[in-house]
Amino acid sequence: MPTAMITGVTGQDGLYLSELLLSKGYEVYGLVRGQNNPKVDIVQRIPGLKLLFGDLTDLPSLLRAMRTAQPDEIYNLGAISYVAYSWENAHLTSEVTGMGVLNMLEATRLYCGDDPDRVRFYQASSSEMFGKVQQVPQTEETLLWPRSPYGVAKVFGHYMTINFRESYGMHASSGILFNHESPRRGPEFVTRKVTRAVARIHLGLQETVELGNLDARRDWGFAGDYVEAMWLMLQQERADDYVISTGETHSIRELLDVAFRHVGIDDWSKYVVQNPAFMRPAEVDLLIGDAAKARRVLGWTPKVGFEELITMMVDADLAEQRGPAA
Ligand code: NDP
Ligand code: GDR
Repeated sequence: MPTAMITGVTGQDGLYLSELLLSKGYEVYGLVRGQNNPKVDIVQRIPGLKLLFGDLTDLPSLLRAMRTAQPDEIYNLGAISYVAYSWENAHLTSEVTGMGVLNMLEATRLYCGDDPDRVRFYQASSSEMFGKVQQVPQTEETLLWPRSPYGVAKVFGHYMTINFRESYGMHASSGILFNHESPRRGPEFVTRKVTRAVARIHLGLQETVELGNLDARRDWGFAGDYVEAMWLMLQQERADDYVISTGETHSIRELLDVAFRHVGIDDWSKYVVQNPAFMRPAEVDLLIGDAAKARRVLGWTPKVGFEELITMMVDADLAEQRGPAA
């Protein structure tokens, strides 16, 4: 039975990935951090998932966790992942989302000793690295031009992963994942902010929702599909980098169209207030990925489309807002 270790297990992707690996018969260790972290209660309820303490900024804790877990596969999903927040705490974001990757790679190298084949490593890279539009659609070869401290930190982690592969022969792969969402998405991200607000407006619990830039376009997929791609990358004989995306792009306005239409509202204009506080100092205007390489080499394709994803999220938020008695 293979063993996996996941950082960021309390996040959206960590939850889906741990369930996927447990369903495949893996022994799964998840790294948790902090004192009184309420998200740890959620992962504690996943049957079979074992938890270890570790923080990406604390290399000895990572090495200790690896020595306990003895993983064959390591998935580095931990990060400060909220782009808008990264301008407020650029230093901390660089420490966790950037230097944290180096800490993981160094700990993995120490754990592997003389045998770089002892473990396979996955780095959660991001389409946010593409930033300012250079090429449409974006591929593994597109020039990186990050537009946020988060994006810059991810570029550091991405190149460091490639560098460890090239320098030490590590089986280290980097997944350049485009936005992926689900009912488990954090409420600060725009899809979940909208689907939660739409559910609450429909139920009379809220009157409006305040948003920033409605014209940005994203390539949104379903997180459950995307964690499959992470696993597939580590099953390949050769480590490599892959774009994971749907190949479709939609604006925030189109997101609003689908979400509000699902509760019978065709004109959402009176429910949406634009608030400059949610505009970013520098924006990523257009993301659309070309996942041809992942299709060809990994045999990966996304299953859930945009409308299905957003309506699934609205339905989940309606159920959550109605509460257990409904
Ligand atoms: P989330 O924000 O939901 O989860 C982030 C995870 O990182 C949480 O488990 C959090 O733990 C953990 N974390 C934060 N700081 C530290 C730290 N100092 N040490 C250890 N763990 C820490 O992110 P997602 O699940 O959405 O994304 C997973 C990864 O994929 C992230 O690296 C993200 O940047 C990247 N990514 C995400 C995309 C998306 O669309 N979802 C697209 C492309 C890349 P805690 O509970 O303790 O806060
Ligand atoms: P993103 O996701 O920055 O792409 O990063 P987010 O959902 O935060 O923003 C997407 C787009 O929506 C616009 N927007 C708003 N965003 C938020 N959060 N809140 C608002 O009120 C709002 N109004 C408009 C934003 O300006 C932006 O253009 C996500 C994260 O998961 C990263 O960790 C990951 O790497 C990338 O996706 C790929």
